[in-house]
Amino acid sequence: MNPRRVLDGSDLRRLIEVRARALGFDILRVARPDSAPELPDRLAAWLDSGAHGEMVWMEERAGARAEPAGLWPEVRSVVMLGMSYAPERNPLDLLARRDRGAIAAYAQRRDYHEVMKGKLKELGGLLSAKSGRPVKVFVDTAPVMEKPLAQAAGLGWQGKHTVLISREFGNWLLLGALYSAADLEPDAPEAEHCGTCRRCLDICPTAAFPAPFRLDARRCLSYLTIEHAGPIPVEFRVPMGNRVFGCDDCLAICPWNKFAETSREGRLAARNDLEAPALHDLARLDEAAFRRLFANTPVKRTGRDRFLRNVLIAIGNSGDPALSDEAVRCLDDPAPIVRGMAVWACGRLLGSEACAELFARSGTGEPDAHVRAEWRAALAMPDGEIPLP
Ligand code: B12
Ligand code: SF4
Ligand code: SF4
Repeated sequence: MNPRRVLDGSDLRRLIEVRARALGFDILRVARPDSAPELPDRLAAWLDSGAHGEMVWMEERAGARAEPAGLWPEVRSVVMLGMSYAPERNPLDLLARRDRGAIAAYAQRRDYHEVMKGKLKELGGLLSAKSGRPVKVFVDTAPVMEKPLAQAAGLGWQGKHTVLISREFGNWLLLGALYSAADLEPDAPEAEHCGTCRRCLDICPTAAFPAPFRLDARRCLSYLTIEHAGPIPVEFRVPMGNRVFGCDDCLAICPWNKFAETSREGRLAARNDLEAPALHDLARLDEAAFRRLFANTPVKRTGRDRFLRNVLIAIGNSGDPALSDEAVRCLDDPAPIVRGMAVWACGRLLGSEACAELFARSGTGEPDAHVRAEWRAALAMPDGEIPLP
């Protein structure tokens, strides 16, 4: 092929489809940038309801997020790509193993941003060279609404849990996008195929769906364990069970996963040591050990202290007195968020009498207001009874 020949339409489309497969993508579809006109209103309604919680970055550049042309006026085609990460075992099985931490399937492997970015850049480079038109590459890095655009491109549909489901890969697909200033042949949008099913809505441990197709992130364990910075509100701690990073319940229950195939992309293979890590080991991670264990995975983004917060809640939910030693050790952790959840875990595993002794040893000089409040709750004390240091 003459490298300087400019391609368009279906030729261009065929060329990038072949290269996308060779790069490890499982599926590619194309949408026109104006093919989801309902998005600005839907995004605005979601943001107005406050469902995004502390994710204020969702508010910033909302106009660019809601419409591809709002982000890049030159865009003529939106290329949506998916990479399968279907887990080999059902993630729901791990929830009964209370001495283990459950890490969401997407996070038990290399960070997909890192895996996809280079591949998308390569594909974008080819598309730009062969079309003679500029291309922009996004992997969850710019204000792009990937799920509805993927539906408009026919890659799948947004299920009642709001995640994109493909007929071939179930809901275990990670998404990436290319915006191109060239006219590529678009695909037909996919219709919704949930029918009367509502399994994902019913399984959610925190009732995070105010209605089908709508998620209140403030109640979602994925948000609470990953994005939320402070102490986890008390009402969600017991429902968290042993989930220490993300949540897969609504995805794992979806019947469309029977068609899912494991990833062809070797760099996205799940790590055995992150499949069911012992809470005992996770509770001992200091900063350096945390960074070593989770290097290149999505987990590293929460940082050690927030992750330990989640681990201590899982320990409190374990019902295993043998794990109380780990919680007791964390009462003296330098991070207040870790100390606070250690107090909660001790209260759950040891009861208020034992906590009174621990308080005398570790709690009396507590400088942090949140941790003092945790002590008051664990000791069943009325407000104000713990003196300020
Ligand atoms: C913010 C965010 C989150 C937030 C909020 C999730 C959410 N549902 O919005 C939190 C932290 C909770 C989260 C969790 C997860 N996330 Co996330 N997340 C994102 C992110 C960055 C933006 C999503 C977004 O735009 N939300 C805004 C809302 C308004 O959009 P929406 O969900 O599409 O909302 C639609 C409905 O509300 C609907 N709607 C509203 N009213 C009505 C009325 C009717 C009648 C109908 C039919 C529809 C409807 O229209 C809206 C627009 O389509 C995307 C990456 C990206 N840039 O797109 C990843 C992304 C969605 N996340 C992803 C993943 C993997 C997850 C988790 C599975 C991780 C985990 N295991 O813990 C969970 C899944 C939880 C769930 N059930 O959604 C993947 C999903 C891949 C896929 N196949 O869809 C994405 C696409 C990242 C990626 N590049 O692959 N995530
Ligand atoms: S990820 Fe978990 S907590 Fe969030 S909506 Fe799905 S089932 Fe509910
Ligand atoms: S579990 Fe049922 S309702 Fe939920 S997304 Fe899957 S098919 Fe749709």
